[in-house]
Amino acid sequence: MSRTGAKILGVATGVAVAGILIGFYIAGYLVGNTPAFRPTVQGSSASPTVHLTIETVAAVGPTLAPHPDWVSYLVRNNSGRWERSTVFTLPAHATIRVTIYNFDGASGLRNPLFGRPTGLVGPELVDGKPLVVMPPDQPSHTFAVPALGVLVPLAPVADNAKNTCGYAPCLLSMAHRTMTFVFRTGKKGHYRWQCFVPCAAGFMYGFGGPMQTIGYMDGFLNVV
Ligand SMILES: [Cu+2]
Repeated sequence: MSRTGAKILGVATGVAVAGILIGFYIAGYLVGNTPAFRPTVQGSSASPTVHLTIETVAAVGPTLAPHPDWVSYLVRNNSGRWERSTVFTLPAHATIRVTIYNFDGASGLRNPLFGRPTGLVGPELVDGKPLVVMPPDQPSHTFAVPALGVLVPLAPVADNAKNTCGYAPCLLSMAHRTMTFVFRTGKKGHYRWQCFVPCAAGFMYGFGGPMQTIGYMDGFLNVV
């Protein structure tokens, strides 16, 4: 083979390998790289209801994830254990009753608009009290599904709280805040959900690492 031929082959191989790697990256982003969690569905097929119980933690810990110090969402699986999955398979046109236990402190919002819960059936309750708007320096995280118009700010654990949770899984006997809310899934689709608080400590502007990795501060709703 001529030297020019060898060079072309080398470049073509490099481009092919880069293309394959980019393909895996995009597939991981679109599909998600944590196993999908399918909660138990209650009620009739005409009006299904799902209870989703979630916790947010300042550090996911060494037993649950490859990045133990990353901030994360976890979901309580059907056998009651905390699982690191942020991809939830939910029925279409269903009522989703969500409880989020937040064990993390305040981070604060770039956009104060995200302090106002939207897109819900009824109010967001914080520790049992209806929330109108959360001050912008308060939220630890948000649970937001932009395509469904859903946005829920999560109230923080106080800086001086006792018995705070170091890393997940966190127990309900430790300091936490409780958010409850209801939303509707609408029609079938693949909906992104994410946090909008720049909560990724140690990353540029707080938006790297766990904020841009499915399985930590981002996920999908597979509405089927
Ligand atoms: Cu967050």
